[in-house]
Amino acid sequence: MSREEEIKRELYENTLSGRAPITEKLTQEGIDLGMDPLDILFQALIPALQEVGRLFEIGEYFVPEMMISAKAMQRAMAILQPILGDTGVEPVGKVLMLTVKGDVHDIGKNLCIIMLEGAGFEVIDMGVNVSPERLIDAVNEHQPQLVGFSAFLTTTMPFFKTNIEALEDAGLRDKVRVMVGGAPITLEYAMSVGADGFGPDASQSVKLAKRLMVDMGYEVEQDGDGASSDGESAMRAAVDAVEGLMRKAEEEHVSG
Ligand code: B12
Repeated sequence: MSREEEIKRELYENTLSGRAPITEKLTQEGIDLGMDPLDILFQALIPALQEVGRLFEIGEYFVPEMMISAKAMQRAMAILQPILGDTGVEPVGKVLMLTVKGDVHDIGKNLCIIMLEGAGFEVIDMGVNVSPERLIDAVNEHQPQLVGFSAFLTTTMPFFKTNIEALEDAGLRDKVRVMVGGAPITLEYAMSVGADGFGPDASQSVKLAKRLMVDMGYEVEQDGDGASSDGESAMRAAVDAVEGLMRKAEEEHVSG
């Protein structure tokens, strides 16, 4: 068996068992050997997540196993994404993404980032638990056209409004468009806090970001479903696989 075939097999097994550092190392080795990133995704990572889903359905895997497998896949995708997303053209626009203060849920945000980068946006990821003060510093520093806020708790959703007010107080509100999302968020809620748009999933976050750029007067190609290259379609498939698993996890999650 060639080293390339071994890498695919080991990637499959280590994604299945959720060993993130090993999947990261194997993915890098594969890229260094000149393997096609699409083969790594479609012949190792995505089949592994599909198997995770099957094991969950038959009761052999539980939410923690699904989470660590999804994380392992995300680590591999972090290596593949710049290669798949490298279209060699100027970024479509700059987006600053964060999870609001008090909230550590980042899987949904990270999926949006993967899709936004795949669609040609430059994304600054501020991570989780980001205070309004840090937001203002980052907007001043990076001068993005768009800011995206993610919240997954009913107790942290109000930080959308706090962040928007902080932008107003800093005189930055008319310099950026604000998009929001997260499991408990609805379009009505987004509008009530003064956001410019709401995205229910990662694909929609791309459409929304492009629409907001157009609203601001930028020329952005609006290509329907957002998939315009092999790389973009591959990332969409990978994001779909992670989203599928997470939806199963949602049904099982125990609060408190
Ligand atoms: C995984 C998970 C966790 C993980 C988070 C791991 C991580 N690194 O993210 C851990 C275990 C840490 C966790 C902790 C907690 N959790 Co939790 N968690 C979840 C769970 C099961 C899945 C969330 C997720 O990642 N979904 C996967 C993604 C893909 O979901 P998605 O919504 O489809 O994401 C898309 C959109 O939302 C959109 N989107 C997201 N962000 C953005 C941003 C923009 C700009 C746009 C346009 C779009 C967009 O695009 C995403 C991609 O397609 C949810 C269940 C649920 N219904 O969401 C509970 C859930 C969110 N958690 C909950 C709770 C209660 C907690 C804890 C308080 C539990 C506890 N007592 O400790 C803590 C809080 C920690 C904190 N301070 O944040 C509750 C919240 C209830 C509520 N009403 O507030 C939920 C709803 C579970 C439940 N039914 O009780 N959690």
